[in-house]
Amino acid sequence: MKKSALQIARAAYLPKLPVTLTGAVLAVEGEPTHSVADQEEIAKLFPNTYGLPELRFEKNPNPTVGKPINVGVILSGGQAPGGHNVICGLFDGVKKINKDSRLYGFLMGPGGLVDHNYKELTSDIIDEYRNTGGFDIIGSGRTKLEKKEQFDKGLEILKELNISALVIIGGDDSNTNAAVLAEYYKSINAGVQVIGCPKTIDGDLKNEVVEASFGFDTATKVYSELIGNIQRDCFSAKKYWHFIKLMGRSASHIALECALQTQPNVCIISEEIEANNSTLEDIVNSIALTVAARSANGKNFGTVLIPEGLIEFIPAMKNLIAELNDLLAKNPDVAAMTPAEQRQFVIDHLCDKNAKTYAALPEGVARQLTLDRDPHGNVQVSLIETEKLLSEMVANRLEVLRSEGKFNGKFAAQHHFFGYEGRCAAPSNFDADYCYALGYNAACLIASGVTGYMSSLRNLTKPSVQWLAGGIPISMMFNMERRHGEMKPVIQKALVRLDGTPFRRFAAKRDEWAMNECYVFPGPIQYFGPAEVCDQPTQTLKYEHLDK
Ligand code: FBP
Repeated sequence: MKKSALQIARAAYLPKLPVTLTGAVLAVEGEPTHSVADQEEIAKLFPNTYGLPELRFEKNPNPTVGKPINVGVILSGGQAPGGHNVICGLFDGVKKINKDSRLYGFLMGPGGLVDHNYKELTSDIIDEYRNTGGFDIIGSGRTKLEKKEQFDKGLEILKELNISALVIIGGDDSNTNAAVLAEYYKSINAGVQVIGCPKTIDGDLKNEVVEASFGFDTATKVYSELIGNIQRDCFSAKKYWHFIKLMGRSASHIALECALQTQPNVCIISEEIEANNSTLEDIVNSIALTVAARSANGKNFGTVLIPEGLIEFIPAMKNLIAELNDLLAKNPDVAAMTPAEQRQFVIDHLCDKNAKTYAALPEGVARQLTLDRDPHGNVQVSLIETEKLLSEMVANRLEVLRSEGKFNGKFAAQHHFFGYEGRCAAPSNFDADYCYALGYNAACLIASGVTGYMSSLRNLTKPSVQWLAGGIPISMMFNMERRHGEMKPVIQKALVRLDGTPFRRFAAKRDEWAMNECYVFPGPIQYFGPAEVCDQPTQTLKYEHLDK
């Protein structure tokens, strides 16, 4: 494959490991842990891996040479910048334990383990992928590893390849499943350790003990560059309102981080909408009032950031979607009706409140809600073009304001959705270092003989050489939640905290940003140059550290 000049130069970048990981390490045990909630139930479900101590790595003054080990690795879920570096760090780490150790990658996600699709990752393959974006070294997938049959099938190939440790690189669900797999293999004495690594651009796998998931840093920097460029265009032409939807299936961390980096005129935070019990009309009205107020100052332009998961956080929409899911599951023939018949059928059969919400939606969106279902029969919320929905409703609202003499300007909208643009970008220096260290640290956890742990690095606002390395028992992040009608132990998803410093900083500034052009133009990620340009962590991480 032809390489760009940047790729060639970037391949030579040497990620900076925390000092403790640069030589042989010693695992120091902390106090026994307990889960964040539902301790008794979770202890019962994880008799072999519950209550383990946190581990901290220190330099080992008496190093010994380890035996060769065979390790497997899986990439799970959506792409996130730096995944390749986790694998490179893991490779270098297992080779450091013993040069005859081997690393096998299971192909296209957890399904590769179950279906026995794998390839050995040798040094010539690994060297091609250092500091690159993407997950293409072995591919990724969304198969969920959760059934005993899958675990047993996976064990067949692990035994065949003499693999004694498996590293699962994934988000909250994949790490939950990693802990369940660790417990199962321990309970049957399978002789396979399972270690997790925190991945997701969404930034919602974090808690008291995990400071950040990898990929969030790079992805938000890419989106912020694009938003900055749009803001400059918008400020130059002064004729458009730009409605920009940002990925992040559920939590609004990406939108909030991009707002902190670029200072747009409006940014919606789903968690606040839910907390205030706001309706779609409330959101539309508030944007329309900002548009009208700016227009009164002669500014018929601006930017609005919208988190991808917004719809499901609006209480009225949540209720509507739940009733629609049931209604359409019970009436499959609705699919064959004409659009007009469908609309009438739905309005006639929903409860009054939901029928009113449905009837108020622009026709295209109402139709999307009726038609696009996933294999489980649920609305595919991520397909709803919220940016168009909002701008269309804002335009309608502005006409009402015009008729009341409260708006006398122009309103023309442009729409954007940024998501895939950022997921496979070449990792920033932060993500390149963080990911490499996560992988290398996972190898140290394997050498320490533990299972059911997540690779952990803390102190992330400091230069990477000062990061603290260790391991966190995954079961300590668990609570019980209802999933598909059953109570299950899962890692709590981290939503934006309205009492946290990142949100409070944003909330304190947004009125000023709404009326003025406080736009910041972050520009493209820089890989070479001064540390204040190249090595800055996210605003979210910096502000969260102020809360500690
Ligand atoms: P993960 O949680 O697996 O990291 O994926 C997150 C994400 O990028 C979301 O932001 C987005 O909604 C979703 O994946 C898109 O999924 P897909 O790649 O299957 O279209």
